[in-house]
Amino acid sequence: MKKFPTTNKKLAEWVNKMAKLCQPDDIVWIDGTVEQRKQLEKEALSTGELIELNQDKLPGCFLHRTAPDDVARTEHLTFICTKIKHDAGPNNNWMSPAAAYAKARVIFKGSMSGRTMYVIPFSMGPVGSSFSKIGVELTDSRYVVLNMNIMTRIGNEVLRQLEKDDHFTKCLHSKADLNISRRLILHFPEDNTIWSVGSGYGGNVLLGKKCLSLRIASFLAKKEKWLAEHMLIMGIEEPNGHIEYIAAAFPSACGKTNLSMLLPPEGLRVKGYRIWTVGDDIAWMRVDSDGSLWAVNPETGFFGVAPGTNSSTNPNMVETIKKNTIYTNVLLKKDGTVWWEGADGEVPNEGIDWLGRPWKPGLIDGQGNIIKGANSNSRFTAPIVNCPGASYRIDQHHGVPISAIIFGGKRAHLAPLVYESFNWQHGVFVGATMASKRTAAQVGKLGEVRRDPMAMFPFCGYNMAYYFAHWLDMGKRMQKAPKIFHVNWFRRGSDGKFLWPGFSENLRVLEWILQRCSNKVGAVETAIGYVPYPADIDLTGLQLDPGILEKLLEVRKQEWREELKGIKGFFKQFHKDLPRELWDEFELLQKRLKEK
Ligand code: GTP
Ligand code: SPV
Ligand code: MN
Repeated sequence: MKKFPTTNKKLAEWVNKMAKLCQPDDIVWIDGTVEQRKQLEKEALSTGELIELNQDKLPGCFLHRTAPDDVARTEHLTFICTKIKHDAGPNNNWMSPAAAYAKARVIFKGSMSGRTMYVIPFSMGPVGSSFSKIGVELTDSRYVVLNMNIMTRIGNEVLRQLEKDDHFTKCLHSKADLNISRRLILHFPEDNTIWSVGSGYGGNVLLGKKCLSLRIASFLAKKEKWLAEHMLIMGIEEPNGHIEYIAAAFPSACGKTNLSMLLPPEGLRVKGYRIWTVGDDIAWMRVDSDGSLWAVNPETGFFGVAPGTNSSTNPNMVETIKKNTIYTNVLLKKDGTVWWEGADGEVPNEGIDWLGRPWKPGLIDGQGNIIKGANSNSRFTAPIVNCPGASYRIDQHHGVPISAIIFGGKRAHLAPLVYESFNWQHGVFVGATMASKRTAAQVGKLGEVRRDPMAMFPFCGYNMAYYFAHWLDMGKRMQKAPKIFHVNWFRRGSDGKFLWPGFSENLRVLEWILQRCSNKVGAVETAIGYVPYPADIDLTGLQLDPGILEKLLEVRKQEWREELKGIKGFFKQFHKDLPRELWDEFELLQKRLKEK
């Protein structure tokens, strides 16, 4: 047996045990060096795992295609495995740890034979920060190694850290035969362990991301009194040079990445605003000694949605993905560059689609639907440092102080453009009653409105009733708690079109939010919260009919009374576990909606 490059006995024993189960031909420890990465890229090109893109136009960029039925997170195959079923709650699929290990062991057995097992030591958060958590992922996928290299801090510096601190999340992944009927994403929070088998798709296999940084971390965060959230973090530099930081939770494919790196619209840029991106997907937040909430982004890369990304929606991202980027399931153009629906430039007149088939515009499938060149959930993996607006505080162990927390989703009706909660407890209610249209980021029926509290429904690693209680408790632990807001960029008019232009124009709403945080503007008190006076939203340079803004800000009581039914049904599934405070807020809202 080869000597392992670690003195950590627990780690060495575990790697040996897993290797015995999976039977790889070889074990390779990932050291984080450029030489090793280059070697893996070379191998991945020779096996077809990666396709080289035009290195003049896209240096360091590659294309990867997943299996056709492996293009999004599979929530129905994702389980929380706690000893007691109740601890996983009605929000999770559950299996007992014994049953789950037994079921997965059969699939893992010998799954790496003929392959190499890579050992990836990784740190979520700056190495050595008290915010950070260490994981070690074992995988038989070079694609996973190369993506983890972008998304997390990996290699020897983490191994050294593991010699000082024995705590790490044990992450085991094997592609096995990529068969959806033999696919399982299992979380064992009580064992600090993740087992994922039968998939090669991002959220299922980059185990530092949703599996560790949200499902396992949310469980740890409850125990250790902090928050692990599905949130972007961004800094808004005000005209006077001061930077305020906000964190925002929108469900998958609902606009976190786009908001986190927006460029101010012309009309506001003249005021001197600048945006600094700290993170686009995950925030870990702690109460610091100053009594306020501080956040770090545990990741170092973006795993972003490709369709719709272009120079007008997200110019910073267009810059970010020009080098050292791995594209997944996009269209390959003849010149060795890539394309997706809603990309810059002309629609190419030919290419190879995400399934590897010849493609041209206007192709129709058997059901009469247009065949897309890129999968709707096609993505790119790119380093944050590539982003022109990357915050200089990304690597700071302390993180950034958060002034406002924003919840939001895709709602065609109901939710106004923006409103502010009355206080922390009401803000928790606002987050807990969030709902959004289902998107392509997870397998399932698109477009259906589903409840997604705090954008964490698919990611909360324990009973969500206890999670709500934890949020309420966190509010009590802060002397300077952030204010909580709700936004909706996706309200539609009677013609079915979006009322709000969105994207960079969203800064106009953030400006109002910051003004509310510093008590600079008043607001209209409505049944659901504080709504802006239309005159307080700066529309300079934007052609928006004042009538439209009024529509965007309208609170339609009848629609909200209908909404109460959905909220009640959702809350009821938590039975007596649902914190009393949330029922109190429900009754208060009901009462306010009855008035006038
Ligand atoms: P995950 O990575 O899945 O967590 O998604 P995300 O929340 O980061 O979503 P992202 O920013 O990638 O946006 C998803 C989709 O929403 C893209 O197709 C965007 O073009 C679209 N989108 C984002 N912001 C806006 C907006 O302000 N208005 C409108 N109309 N669409 C938007
Ligand atoms: C999401 O679905 O919320 C994502 C992409 O950010 S994944 O990593 O697949 O979860
Ligand atoms: Mn996400």
